[in-house]
Amino acid sequence: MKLYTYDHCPFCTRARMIFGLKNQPLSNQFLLNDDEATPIGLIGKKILPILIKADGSAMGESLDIVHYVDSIGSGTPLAAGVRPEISAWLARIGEYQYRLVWPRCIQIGLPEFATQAAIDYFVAKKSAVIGDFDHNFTQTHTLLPQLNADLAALAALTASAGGANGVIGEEDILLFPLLRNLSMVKGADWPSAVLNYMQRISQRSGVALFLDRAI
Ligand SMILES: N[C@@H](CCC(=O)N[C@@H](CS)C(=O)NCC(=O)O)C(=O)O
Repeated sequence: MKLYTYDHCPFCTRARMIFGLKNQPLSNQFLLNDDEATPIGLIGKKILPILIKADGSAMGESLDIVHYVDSIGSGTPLAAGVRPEISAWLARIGEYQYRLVWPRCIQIGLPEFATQAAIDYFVAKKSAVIGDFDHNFTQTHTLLPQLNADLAALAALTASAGGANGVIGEEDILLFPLLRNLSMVKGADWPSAVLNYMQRISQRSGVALFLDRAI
């Protein structure tokens, strides 16, 4: 099967994870961020991830892709359910994480931003949501105390999760992609339990972290 993704896209990471977790062979293709024709041609809108199934049909929506691959693969199915504390944590992070991630993801050599036109397309679109990219980047210090407090609060929730007890579940499909993206942020203070969690899931899913390129 073939998957179209962007490397910075947390929804695309969900879809990539399930292939690794289920040991399903995958041809992953990163698209340039300003390539509108490919996704529109496949599902009628400019949004990734998109899976091309073995029968040639196209499927959008990350969680549909996750559940589809989970259902056809062998091995233990994903554990169902998300703890309310994790949902609350994801909602809290969701209020500000794009202001940290978007100004960085265009600077660290990701394949969807291989051309200036692709970067310009993204910046124009996302500035409408977070404001000026340079301003957000230079204001990182104003968000780090909040981020570091939130990461500290996550430590107790991840210590025994995400494969530590052998079980990987839907919760990890939601949580890991956001933590992976936050690994772009230099100055983030990673509690060891959270870092171990990220490394466990990264290894099991085959999706690398960005810690080595944090800016
Ligand atoms: N509900 C969709 C959301 C996917 C989504 O928002 N993808 C973003 C990238 S993170 C996208 O392709 N946006 C269009 C764009 O950036 O131009 C899913 O879960 O697959």
